Amino acid sequence: MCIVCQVRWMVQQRELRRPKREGGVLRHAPRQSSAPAFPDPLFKEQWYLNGGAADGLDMNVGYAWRKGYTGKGIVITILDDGIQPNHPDLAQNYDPAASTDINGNDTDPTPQDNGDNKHGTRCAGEVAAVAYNRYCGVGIAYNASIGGVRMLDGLVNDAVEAQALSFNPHHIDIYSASWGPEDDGKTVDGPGPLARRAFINGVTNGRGGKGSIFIWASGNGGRHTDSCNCDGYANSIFTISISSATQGGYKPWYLEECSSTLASTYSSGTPGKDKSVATVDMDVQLRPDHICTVDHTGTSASAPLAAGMCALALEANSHLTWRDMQHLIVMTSRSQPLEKEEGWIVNG
Ligand SMILES: [Ca+2]
Ligand SMILES: [Ca+2]
Ligand SMILES: [Ca+2]
Repeated sequence: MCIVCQVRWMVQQRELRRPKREGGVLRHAPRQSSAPAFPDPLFKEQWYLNGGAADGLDMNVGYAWRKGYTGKGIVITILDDGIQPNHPDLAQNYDPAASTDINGNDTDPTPQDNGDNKHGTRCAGEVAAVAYNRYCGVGIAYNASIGGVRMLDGLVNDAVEAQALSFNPHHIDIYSASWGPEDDGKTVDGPGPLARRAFINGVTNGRGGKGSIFIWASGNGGRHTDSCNCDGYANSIFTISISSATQGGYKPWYLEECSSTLASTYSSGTPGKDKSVATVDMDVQLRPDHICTVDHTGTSASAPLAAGMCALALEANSHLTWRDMQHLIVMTSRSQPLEKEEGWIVNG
């Protein structure tokens, strides 16, 4: 019997460069908002939730919270360098069924503790850090289930990406990815054949046929005038590509301009002038003074905020399809707070 005869398709896997999308650093002072006054110690630093952006604006989540939407029953996973399942501000919402470790080939996505793998944990905290406790701040969907797929801390290839994008699609509602091809202004790259199949399978069969929601960081190549249109993940019709705005309401230095960006959320800006994003931090020793950060940056920090807001929308209406979600974002995003920047046009 010939085993090889049963192989219908094969390809040599090659390594892909997929850097995390962190930007620069921060600092500034707190304010007031429509959001509840959470007792969580770092909530005062969550300016993008507490009315602390320019003109007293924020992501406008307070209204959804007050209607009772907190992400309950919605499952989000962070495709990144892992997440810390026992983090005191994540443990209560941690979902093993939304988690796996492709790099380590096991089911525990705990990051390798070499100081370099905080990214996924930070992103997870933005989405679903626990509220009303004494740790850090609050996630936007602070009652959602959160998991992580550890896939960036090792060799990344088409098969690894496809495995991550198609992990448990009947259980997971939203996949948040804050990485992509090199943002160096000279790379044109996108999903390979397997990742492309994973996207199509996700939107076709995920979430019981309503389609997986893929949220993507639009990229940090502003310094190299990189274009997110040259990033096949950001410009995929299957992803929701999210860019950033600064606390002051301007475009940050790392922002990439392109037509595939669907919306922007707040994130870091000019160091010394704009604050960055406050969230949980990875610390294996669990020193209470080291489990949070106010230094999460770049479009990396923007995509998870959008993922959290999509979770609130899905809780309000679980029938929304992956395309409904895109329409909803287009209809409800407002350019007015960012109109200090020139160049806005109404397209077709
Ligand atoms: Ca592991
Ligand atoms: Ca908390
Ligand atoms: Ca880019």
